[in-house]
Amino acid sequence: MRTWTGLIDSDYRPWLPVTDRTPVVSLNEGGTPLLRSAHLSAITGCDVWLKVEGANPTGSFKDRGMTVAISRAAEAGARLVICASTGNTSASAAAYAARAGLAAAVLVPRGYVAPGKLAQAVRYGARIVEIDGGFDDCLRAARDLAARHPVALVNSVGNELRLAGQRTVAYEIADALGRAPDLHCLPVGNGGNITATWQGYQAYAAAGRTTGSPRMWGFQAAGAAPLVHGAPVPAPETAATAIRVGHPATWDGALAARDESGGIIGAVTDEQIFAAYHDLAARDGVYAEPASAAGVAGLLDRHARGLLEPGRLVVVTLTGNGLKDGDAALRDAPAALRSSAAPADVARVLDLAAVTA
Ligand code: AN7
Repeated sequence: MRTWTGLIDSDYRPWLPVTDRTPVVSLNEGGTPLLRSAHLSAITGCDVWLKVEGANPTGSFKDRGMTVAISRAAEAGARLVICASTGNTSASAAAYAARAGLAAAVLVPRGYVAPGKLAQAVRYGARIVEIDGGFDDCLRAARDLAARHPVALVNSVGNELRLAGQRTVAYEIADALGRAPDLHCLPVGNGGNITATWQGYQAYAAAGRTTGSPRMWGFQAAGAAPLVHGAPVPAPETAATAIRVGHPATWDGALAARDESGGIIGAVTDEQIFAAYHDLAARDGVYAEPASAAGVAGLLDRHARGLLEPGRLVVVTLTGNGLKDGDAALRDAPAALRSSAAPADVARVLDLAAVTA
């Protein structure tokens, strides 16, 4: 068996904007698990599969685009890469920059980044600048800096290379299933991922690798749902901090993905997101970060409202790893799951006699 060596050195290389002169900066990203969810399939009457992007090297889908963006930045002779981020992009940029021997600076909203993501950026050696404001303010500052200084911006808005890399998720899904799914659900924040995933399906269909493309169902958090309202949200709020975005940079791309695919972009409440987050781990054994569960929350919401036809082949992207946000996991941990006891008392506290009777 050939071992997986990352996206640029995989069969997907012809689909990526690299040449023989591009130095490959990789952490063996991509090739992530596609797992069937018995639980979600049973509830919905569909065949539901989970694309587990938290299995990427820095724990999110961002690595797919970052291997391309940083490889090309290295080829172009960049010395410093910069990005704005709700956390995952900063972790990924910092890691790939470290591997390429480049300096990295990341701009993040103060107080709204999951601790694990900050820890990653610190350990990968990036300069971290916490901004008083939201992601949208960070992105504006990063774009300003990149316009005035010779630094490589690795946000997807300033960098088409990122989206080209992120398209590979669709190629992997179509290759694994032997066809494109009928429906693809995913969380939406800044809009890059729904755009890239849709473009990936379209590129595969245009090349004759698949015969159709899925409808794209994207979901934003209700308190940060500008694409649903059709207008920017000045003060976005959601506990799913990864998608706390009020003015998505890839606005047109996200709406094009929705409209060209015959899909929707809907809103789900934090309550729905956290319920799906809990069930994914407790029922499917897949620990994804809260924002990642928005696609599942949206699928279940549409099913409950009679808007999901049974029998469909459905893929849901789980965009990031639950380990990034241990605080979120413990904040509302069900009390019944946690107790303290003296060693001699454990059998009684667990009520083992009754449980195993
Ligand atoms: C787990 O890291 O934008 O709609 O700066 O981390 O492409 O923005 C993260 C986004 C979904 C939304 N799920 O994707 C960043 C950043 C997770 C994320 C999204 C993000 P986009």
